[in-house]
Amino acid sequence: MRFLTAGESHGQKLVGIIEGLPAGMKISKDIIDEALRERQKGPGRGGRMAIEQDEVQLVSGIRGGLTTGAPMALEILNRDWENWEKIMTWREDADLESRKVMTPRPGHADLPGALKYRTEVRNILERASARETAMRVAVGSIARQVLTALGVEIRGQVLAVGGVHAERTGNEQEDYWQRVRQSDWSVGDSAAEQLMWERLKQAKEQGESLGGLLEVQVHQVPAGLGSHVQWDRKLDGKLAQAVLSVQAMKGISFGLGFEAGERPGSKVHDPIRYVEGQGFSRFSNHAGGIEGGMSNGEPIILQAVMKPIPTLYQPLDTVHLETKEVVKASVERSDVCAVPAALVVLEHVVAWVIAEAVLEKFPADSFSELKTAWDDYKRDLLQI
Ligand code: EPS
Repeated sequence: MRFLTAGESHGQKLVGIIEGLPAGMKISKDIIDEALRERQKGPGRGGRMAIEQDEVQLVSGIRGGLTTGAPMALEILNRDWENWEKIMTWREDADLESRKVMTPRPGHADLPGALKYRTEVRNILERASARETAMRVAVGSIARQVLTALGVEIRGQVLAVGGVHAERTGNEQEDYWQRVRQSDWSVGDSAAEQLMWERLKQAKEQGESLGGLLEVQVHQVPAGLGSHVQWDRKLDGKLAQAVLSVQAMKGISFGLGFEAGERPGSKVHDPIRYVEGQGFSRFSNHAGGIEGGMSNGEPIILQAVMKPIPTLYQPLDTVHLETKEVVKASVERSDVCAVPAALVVLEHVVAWVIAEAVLEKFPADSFSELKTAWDDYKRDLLQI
C-alpha cells in the first residue's frame, strides 16, 4: 500500500491518493469525517479552525460503500481558499507580493526551505503547514477501518502539555479511556486538565506556544508484523518515520523509552511465558510490543514529543532574507497549542503503518482473502 498527498494550506483543496487497498472493504465516510472533526478540535487552536469544517470527498476507488481495488482518490476542500484565491492561484496574474514572507520564523521550515528552493517563504510555509495533516487523517482513517475490521484497536492519550504532566493510574481500563475520550485535552487525569487550561491561558497572555508529550497504543496485533531481515522493513523504524514526519514532532520512543538506557538488562527485557491455548506472551511490556523490528504480540506502545508551534505572537529575532537586517520573525495567524489535534494525527499515521505491515505480511486483492489469511495465521500462532 502507498499514498501521497498534495495541497497547500490556503490552496484550493487537499488531495490524497491511496493505492493497494484490497477490494470489497467497507469504508464509512462518516467515520472519516468524524476523525476530521476530532482533528479540528482541542484547546489552543487559532482562528482558522472556525473557518474550516473538514469533510472528505471520496472521488474514486469506491462504489456502493465498498472499495473496488482501484486507487482511491480523496479530496478535502479549504474553505479559506475564497480569501486566498488571488494570492494562491496557479494563474499568471496571481498576487505574489501582498502576502510575501521575507522574515523566516525560527523553528519553522521557513529558512531551510527558502535557502533550498531559492524562493520567498510563502511557497515553503504553505506546504509545510500542518493543514496537510487533515489529508493524512483521512487516509489513515481508511487504514484504521481495515484494522478495525480485523479486530485491531488504536488508542491515544496526551501525557503532558507545556510542562504539565498527567498522572497515570497504572490501571488503564475502559472507564479510564472513556475519560480520555471525553476530555478536551485527551488526558485521563482531570486535575492535570485543569492545570493545562491555566497553562494555555498564561501562554496566550505571553504570546507563547506550547508543545507536549503524546502516546499511541495499538492493541490486538499478533506477533510477526515487520521484519528483522532488512533495515527498511523494521516496524519500529517505519513507525518512527511516520510519526516524525508529522509537523512539530521531535522525538519518539517505544515502551520504557529512554529509561531503558538507565536500567540493567534484567530490569528492561520482558520475561516470556506460555499458556496452553493462549500461546506466548510476556509478564511485562517494556519493549512496547516490538522486538527485532517485529511486533511480538503485546500491545504496541509509543510516545512522541511535540515541540511548541514556531509562530510566536511575541516573535523571536530573525534576519530579513533580502536586506539582512535583524528584525522580528513574521507572525502568521496560528495555533497556541495543537497537542490534542496532533494526537488524532498520530493515531492515524500509526494506523497507516500497521495496516501497511498487515498487507505486507498478508498480501491480498480482496478483503475476504485478507481476513482468511489473518484468521488462519492467528489460529496457527496459538498452536505453535
Ligand atoms: C498552521 C497555521 C494555521 C493553523 C494550521 C497550521 O493556519 P492559518 O495560517 O490558516 O491560520 O490553523 O492548521 C490548519 C489549517 C489545520 O487544518 O490544522 C501552520 O502554519 O502550520
